[in-house]
Parts: sequence; C-alpha cells; structure tokens
Amino acid sequence: MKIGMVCYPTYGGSGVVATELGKALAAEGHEIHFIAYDIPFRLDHFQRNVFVHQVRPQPYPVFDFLPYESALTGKIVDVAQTAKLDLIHVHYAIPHASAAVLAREIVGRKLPVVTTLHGTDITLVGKEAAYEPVVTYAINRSDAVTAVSDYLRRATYENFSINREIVVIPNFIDPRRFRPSFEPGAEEKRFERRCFTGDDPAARIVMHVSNFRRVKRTEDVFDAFELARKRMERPLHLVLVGDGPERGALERKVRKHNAQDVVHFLGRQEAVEELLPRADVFVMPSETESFGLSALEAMACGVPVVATNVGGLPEVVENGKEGFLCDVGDVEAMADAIIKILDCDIRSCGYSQAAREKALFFAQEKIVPMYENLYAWLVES
Ligand code: GMT
Repeated sequence: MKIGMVCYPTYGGSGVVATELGKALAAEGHEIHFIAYDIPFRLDHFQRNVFVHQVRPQPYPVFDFLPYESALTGKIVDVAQTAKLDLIHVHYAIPHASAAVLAREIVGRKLPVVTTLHGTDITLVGKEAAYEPVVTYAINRSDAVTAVSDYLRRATYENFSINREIVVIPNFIDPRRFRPSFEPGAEEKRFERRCFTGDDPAARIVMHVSNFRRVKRTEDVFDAFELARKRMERPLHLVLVGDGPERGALERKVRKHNAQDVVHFLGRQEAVEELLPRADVFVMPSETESFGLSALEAMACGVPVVATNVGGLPEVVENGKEGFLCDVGDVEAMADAIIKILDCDIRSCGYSQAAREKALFFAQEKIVPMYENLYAWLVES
C-alpha cells in the first residue's frame, strides 16, 4: 500500500507514534510518504520505502500568519497525485485532519483518510471555541478515526458532537529496541549509570522524559525527587531528558535548592532507548495524559513508573503492580512511591519484571497489524 503519513516532526508522542508506525510499515513492504514541516525527529536513518515531503508555506507581505493549513493541504494533494497514494493517515487532529479531508475532496477520487487522535488535540486545545467546529467536522468526515486509549475515545464523545465510530488502537513499543539492560546481571546497569552517579554502587537514578510543557508538571518531578532524596540513605540522582517551555523555570528552581550536582538536564535526546534502561524509576506527574508513551517506553526497559492517576495512564500502569499512580500534585505520595520502588532489590523486585511484561502487551508486532487491517478494510471496501 502507498500511505501518506501526516504528523508533527517535533519532540512529542504523536510524531513518535507516526514515525515508528511508518518505519514498521515500510519494513513490511508498504511505501510510506511522511508529510510534515520538517524531518520527523525519530526518522534518524535511511530506510527503504520511506520518503519525506516537507511542507513549506510561502511568506507574502499580506500574511501576518503563514497559511500553514493551505500549504499542508496542497502538499497532501501533490503527494497523493504524484505518488498515487492509496490512503492518508493523519496524526493529531489539528490541523492535519481538516487538511486531509479537504485534500481528499480536491483529489476527487477514492482516498480514505484515517485520523488518529492523540491527546491535547481533544482534551485541551481542540476544545477551544476557535478550533472545536473544525475538529468536529474533520472527525465526522474522516473515513476512520482511532484513539490511542479508551479514555481518549470517551473524552472525544464527551467533548464533541461525534456521530461515528472511534476505534481504540493503543500506542506501541519495539521490545527489541526498548529493553532492560540489567539482565542477566546488575553489573552492566551499574557501569552504564556511572556517568550520572559516579562510582557509588548504592546510587539510584530517577528519570523523566518529556517536552517540558506545562501539562507535564515538571516541577512536581523535582519536588517528589527532593522529598525522596532527603528521606533516603542512598544517593539519588535525577536525569531529565527533553526540552520545552518549562525547562528554564525548573533549572532556576534546581539552582535555588542547590541541587545542581544531582540533577542532570540532558536536553533533547534521540536515543532514549539507550538512556531509559539506566533509570531505576520513571516519573510522569502530568496534569493530563491520554496514554503516556514515554512511560510505556520506560516500562519496556524494565523501569517501574510513578505517574498520575489521570487520563489513559491507568490503562498503561496498574497501581501497585508496574509502579504507582498518585493524585495530580501529590508530590508527597510520589516521593513515597519512589522510595517504595527504590527500597526493593533491583533484581528480585517484582515491579521491574511486571513493567517489562506489561509493556509486551503493547509490542509493535501486536499493534501495527491493527492499523494494517484497518487500512486494508478501507482501501478494499
Ligand atoms: O496531545 C499532546 O499533548 C501531544 C501529543 C504529542 O504529540 O506529544 O501527546 C499525546 O500523544 C501521545 C502519543 O499518542 C500520548 O502518549 C500522550 O499521552 C499525549 N499527551 C497528552 O495527552 C498530554
């Protein structure tokens, strides 16, 4: 099949899912055409059957704002005609879904549009009065709509006037790429951790990966870490991966608490699968999270998760099994959960094993065929 994959190329879960899905489908022999304003950030190697088409809105003196949606629509039309696309799959409703629906009208032939809802396109920004009618229209006029969790599916029906079916296809990981590094012995993990912890074998690492938007509540990561650090005998380090609007404020807070020696800001990193296995616990204190892909990636690396009891996170993490779920903002409970996880022996600890086993339910080879079946049904029907 020839598939147009429309996504954000930035550091964020929807772009990651689109890119990993495109790569997996290309490996199966499908021809994948990514359409985005830049190279998707996880598309870091050449791969057969993968093509990239950049959207470049042209400036003009009357434009205060560049008409990105028109440029995107034009690009989808162009790629659909040139590459003879069978189907368009858009990730994140705004503005991708409406652009694809309009492109389908312009192309004027059968060209099914699949829209995958990811999170704030429904739960935050999509609900804004300025966008809501367009999001509703685009969802209702897509040929198929998927949501990454049952929570997001329900939230879409609650917040929009939707008159069609929404199918849940959860996010996925490649279990061969995201895997624990501490099996069979703990030595390797200890060695890999040294760049953060020095030579102390008792030291432990708390990790957080995000795009540092307000919704991620990154200050809570530090507050929970500090509380846990003060109560624990062993040295504790916090490794923060990613960048975004809240990073500056957090850096200032870390300096104010004089914690620079134990808090490591790595900034944006491509190969998170090399970092996650070095962690002992992953913290995701988000205000809302439709799924929590980075928590799943951590779990696949055998890292237990402390997260908030919101959105789709309970569909990924079962409280007390693969980690703990706490109320939003309850940093005391998060610190208790961090301590509970770190106090148990890393090899015999059930949390790590449970985390890896749960992540295997979301293995690429189980989830990607769900999209393939949906595509085949749309193209053949
Ligand atoms: O919706 C967003 O905030 C953006 C989006 C992204 O591109 O990062 O994140 C969402 O999609 C991810 C992939 O499906 C999910 O794992 C995240 O939970 C979700 N983010 C939120 O709901 C805040």
